[in-house]
Amino acid sequence: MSGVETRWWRDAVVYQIYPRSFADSDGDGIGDVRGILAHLGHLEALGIDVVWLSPIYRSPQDDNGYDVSDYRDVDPMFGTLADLDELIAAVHDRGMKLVLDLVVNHTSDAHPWFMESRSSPSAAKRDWYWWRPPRAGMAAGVPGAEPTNWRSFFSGPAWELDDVSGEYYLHLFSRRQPDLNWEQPAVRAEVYSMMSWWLDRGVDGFRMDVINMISKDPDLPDGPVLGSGPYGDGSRAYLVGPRNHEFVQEMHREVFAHRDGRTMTVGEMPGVSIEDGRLFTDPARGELDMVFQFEHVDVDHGSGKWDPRPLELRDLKATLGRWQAGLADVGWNSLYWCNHDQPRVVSRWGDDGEHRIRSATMLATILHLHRGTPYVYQGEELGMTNVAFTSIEEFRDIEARNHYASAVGRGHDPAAVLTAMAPMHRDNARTPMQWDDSPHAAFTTGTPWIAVNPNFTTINGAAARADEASVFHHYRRLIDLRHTSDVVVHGDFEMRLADHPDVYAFTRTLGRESLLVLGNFSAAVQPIDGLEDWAGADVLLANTPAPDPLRAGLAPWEAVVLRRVG
Ligand code: TEU
Repeated sequence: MSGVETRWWRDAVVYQIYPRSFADSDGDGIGDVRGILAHLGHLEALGIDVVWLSPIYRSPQDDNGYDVSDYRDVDPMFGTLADLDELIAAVHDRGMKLVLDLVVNHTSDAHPWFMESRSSPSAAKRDWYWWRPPRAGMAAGVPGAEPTNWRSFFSGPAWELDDVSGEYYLHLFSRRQPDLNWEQPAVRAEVYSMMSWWLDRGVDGFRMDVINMISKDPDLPDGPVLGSGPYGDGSRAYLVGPRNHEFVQEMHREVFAHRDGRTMTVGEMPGVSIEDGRLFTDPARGELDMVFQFEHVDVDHGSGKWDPRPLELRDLKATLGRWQAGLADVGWNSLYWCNHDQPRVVSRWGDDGEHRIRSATMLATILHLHRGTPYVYQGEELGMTNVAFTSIEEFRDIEARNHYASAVGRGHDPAAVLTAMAPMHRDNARTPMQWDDSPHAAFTTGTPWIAVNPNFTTINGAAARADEASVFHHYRRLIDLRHTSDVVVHGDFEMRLADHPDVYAFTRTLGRESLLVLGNFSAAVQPIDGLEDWAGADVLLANTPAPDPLRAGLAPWEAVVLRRVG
C-alpha cells in the first residue's frame, strides 16, 4: 500500500489469554501453559495474529500473577520455562506472535529485591522501593501517619508500615505489591536486561502493566481527599509522572530500538489523556506502539466502578470519537471492550439474554471497524457473559474482596454491596473458558479455582464453532476483513449521527473506497435518517440475514457494514 506508513501490528488482531482461566492440562483446577498449547487450534481458526499472555511468572498470586517474585521463570502452577519455550515456538509455527505481560511498576513482596530492600534501612537495595518515615509529628502505625494520604487501588492506604524499620513502603495496589523506585538507575537497568532476555528467547513484545505510574513526583504530595476520606487521590503525583516519557524512551532505546520493528508494545495507562496518548505512540518519539486508555471503560462509572450507571451511548461515542480524531494523524489506537479487569461487554452494553448473539456481534462489529488494533479477550469470541455470584465467598479477586471488606467494615449492608459489585467486578471476566458442555466446560478434570459460569451448557466453543451464525464465526469474519481490506486498517474515521441515543454510526474512507458502519444498541427498530447518500451501497458484512437499514431501519441489535467505491 503506497504512501501509508505501516507497522505489522497495525493490521493485526490480538487475543488476550488469562492463563489461570484458559485451560488446565494437569487437573489441578488452574489453567496452565500446556493447556494453552492444547488449544492453539482455536486461536488459529479465529485468525488472530498475536497472543498476549497475562502473567505466568513465579508469583505468590496475591493479585493472580500481577505480583511477580521472579521475572525470569514460570510459576510451577503454570508449567516450566521449557513449556513456555515450546509455546513460543508453536505460536510462531502457526504464523502468530506472542507478547508477555510486563509488570514492573511493582514487584511481589516475595521478590528477592524487596526482601533485601526490607531487610534494613541501610540495605543496598533500600532505594529500589519507596520507603519513607511516618508523617512528621505522628507516631508510626497511627491512622494518618502514612507519608502521604494516597488511597490504594485495592482499598485502604497506599502505604504499609514495616515494623522492623518503623518506616512505610508505597504500594499503589495491594500491600503485597510494593512499588519499584524507577528513579534508581539500577532498577531500570535490571528491568531492561530482563526484557531483553525474554525477547532474545523469542517473545515478540510486551503489554506493559500500569506503565504510566512508574514515575512519581519525588515530593510525594498529598492528594485531594476522596469522598468522606480519610484517604486522598494521589494520581496527580503518579499518573504520567515527571520522568515517565524519559523512562519509556530510555526503555525503547535499551530494549527495542535495535530489533528492526519486529516487536510490539502496548502500555496500559489508566487516566491517560489524548495528548499523552499522542506523545507515547508517536513513532518519531521512540516510546510505545499503542496505549490502553480507559475513558470508554469508565463511561458508565458514577462516583467510581462500584457505582455503576446505565450506558449513555452518546458519551461512549463521544470518547471513542475523540480518541479516533486525536490519534488520526499521529500515533495509533488500541481497541478493546474486554480484558481480565473489565466485565463481559455483552452483559455490560449488550443483552446477554434473548439477544445475546445479536448484541455480541453488533458490539464486535462496532469495535473492530474503528481505526486501531483490536484486542479480543478470551471468551469474548464466544459471547461469554458475566457471572451471578451470590456470596462474597465465591469471589477470588483481591480488588473485589478488599472493597467488600472495606465497605461492610464501614457499615454498608452486605447484600447492597454485593448488588453494586455485580455488574463491574473483575471475576466476571475470570470464570473458566467454556470449551464445551462437558463437566467444568472441559476447562479442567479437577476442581476449578473459580466457579464455571453455569451457562456453559449452551455458551461454549464447541457449540459456537459448529454454528455458522455464532459469535465465534462473526469474529472470524471481522478478523478476515481486517486482513483483506486496507480501508479497515488505514481508512480515515468519521463519526456520524453523533447525537443519536441508540445508533452508533461512522464511516471509514481510503481513497475512493468508503465503508459505513451501523450498530443498533437497543432492542427497538431504529430508523436511519441523514445517510440517504448511502442508498444502493453494497452490504459487506451484517449480523442479520437480510439487512435493509436505510429503508427498513436497523433491527434490534443489528450491525451492518455498507461499502461503496467512488
Ligand atoms: O490494572 C490496573 C488498573 O487500572 C486496574 O487495577 C483497574 O484500576 C481496576 O482493575 C479497575 O477495576 C493492572 C492489571 O491489569 C490488573 O489486573 C492488576 O490488578 C493491576 O494492574 C496491578 O498490577
